[in-house]
Amino acid sequence: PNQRTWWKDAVIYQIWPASFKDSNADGLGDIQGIIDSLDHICSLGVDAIWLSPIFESPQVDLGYDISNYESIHEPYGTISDVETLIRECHNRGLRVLFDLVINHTSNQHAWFKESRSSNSNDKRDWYIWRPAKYEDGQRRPPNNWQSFFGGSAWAWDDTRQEYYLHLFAENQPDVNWNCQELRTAIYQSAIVFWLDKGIDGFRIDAMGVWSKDQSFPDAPETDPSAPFNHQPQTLEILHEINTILSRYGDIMTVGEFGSLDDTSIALKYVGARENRVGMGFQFESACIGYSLSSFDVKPFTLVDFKKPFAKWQQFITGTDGWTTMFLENHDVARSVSRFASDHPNFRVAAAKMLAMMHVTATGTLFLYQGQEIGMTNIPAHWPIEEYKDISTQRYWSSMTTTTTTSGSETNQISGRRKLAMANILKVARDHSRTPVQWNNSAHAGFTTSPNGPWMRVNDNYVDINVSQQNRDMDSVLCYWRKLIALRREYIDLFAHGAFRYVNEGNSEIMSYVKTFDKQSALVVLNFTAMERVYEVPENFRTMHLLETNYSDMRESILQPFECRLYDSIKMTILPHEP
Ligand code: TEU
Repeated sequence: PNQRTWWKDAVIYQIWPASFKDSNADGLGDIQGIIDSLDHICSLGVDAIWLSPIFESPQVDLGYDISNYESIHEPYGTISDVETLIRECHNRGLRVLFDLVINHTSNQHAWFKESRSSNSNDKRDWYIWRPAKYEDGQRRPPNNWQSFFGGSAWAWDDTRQEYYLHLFAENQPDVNWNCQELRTAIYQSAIVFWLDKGIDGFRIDAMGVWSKDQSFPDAPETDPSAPFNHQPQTLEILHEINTILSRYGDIMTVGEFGSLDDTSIALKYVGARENRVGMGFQFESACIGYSLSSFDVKPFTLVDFKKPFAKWQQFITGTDGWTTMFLENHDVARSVSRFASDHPNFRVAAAKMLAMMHVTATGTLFLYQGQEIGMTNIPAHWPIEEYKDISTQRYWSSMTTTTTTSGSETNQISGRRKLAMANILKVARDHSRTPVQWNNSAHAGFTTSPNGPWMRVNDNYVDINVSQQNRDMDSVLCYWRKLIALRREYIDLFAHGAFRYVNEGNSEIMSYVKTFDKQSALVVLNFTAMERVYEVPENFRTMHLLETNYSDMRESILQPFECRLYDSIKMTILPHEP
């Protein structure tokens, strides 16, 4: 039964700490910078913040490689800074969610250092160690599993004379969930330690891949992650975690499903009866045309996009599950560039159109830092050196390094470089990691460090920044504020309402009806840079009576990227700026 709880009605703001706000001029965002910006965050009308990892880490995967769950990455600040942040948020009615990264630790974690030190230490089984296979005298990894960052998922260790598993970077050894001592230790360090400090929930990292088929079989070519994707043991681990969480009241959890397109599997996690996680991030919409563990991007049409979107909007109808709405996070590109247009002529309208889609969508709404001002992808002229993400770097080198260069090889290499950069420009994780653009001063006011920011600021910060948009009532920022307030006013209709397309086959316009009890609303989104004639559905034509500026009630014109919301309650057309 879909009982009401705070996190179903919530709008949650994700912060990528490294790029949010630098308060001590070292070029890196920090906790104090977040505290200094809480007024901005609260001005959006959001209910909670989710921080990507802030814990001690060598930063190989920019914080998703944790070397101590109970201490803070030194440049970000101290535990007492974090306690101040939690207190300041709670004083403002903001809840605080942390990132729970327990599929792996950093290879610099004390646990791994001990585990790899010998075959007889207490932590020897806290990670996944397997003997090599030997084929015609050659040492080989135990099986064909591939890392999500490319290459074998096994790394050889000379001391142990064994391989260890790392589904991500070699610096991120997977923990062994079959080891009870490991479970106890990681629950205490990563979960209890922070719940005791008053946080309100977790985003659960790489939740789908925690449990591995213990026979470690080769993966089928057709499904490389099959032996470790959504294995049954993961549900048992989540059940244990929930027993801990239930001691602290209504703690929110959102699991990262990774590659999951099967709603029946999703229900095993998010069904209220199952009670494993409150909700999940599935990536069929955000990652349409590619997958998070690859860069080969296929083109898609609006009709392609509409399919998974509806599937996960309708997921809660008739089930005891819950769903999420997001198109941006730290792993995917900027939505205005990827799904609409970041061309200067259309960017504002396009960002507003996407905002309308977000706030009228069913499920818990997630907003990523910078999305509220319509930040865009990295421009095409940046050299590859500006891209800092390990998965981008690994992809680039896999496409551009070669042993020999004969004539045809050289052509091949230049072709592969072009293809690699074309894909990187579309979907690299770096697009969402450029520093937040606060104003039009140097480095967009993100940092005053004489050496500049850790990662280059998008060149368009002079035109796209918080300060300018605070002064412009027609800005993307002001529109998001208005729409989030509107969502709150109609929270049942938008967050809990049933979703139904109008004319799903239309490849220029996305329109849908949301209904909840007697309330209904029609949302119309022009996804193109052209004027479009839109046929108003029968039962919404009456609203045109209230609109004097349309001659024919049956049809109306949509400007490029115009969005429109017909509200059957007040029989008005809610404000829409073309
Ligand atoms: O990403 C998880 C991830 O990329 C995999 O779950 C993958 O999406 C899927 O299982 C296979 O397609 C999380 C973080 O969001 C990311 O930033 C980290 O790099 C990664 O885990 C490792 O912590």
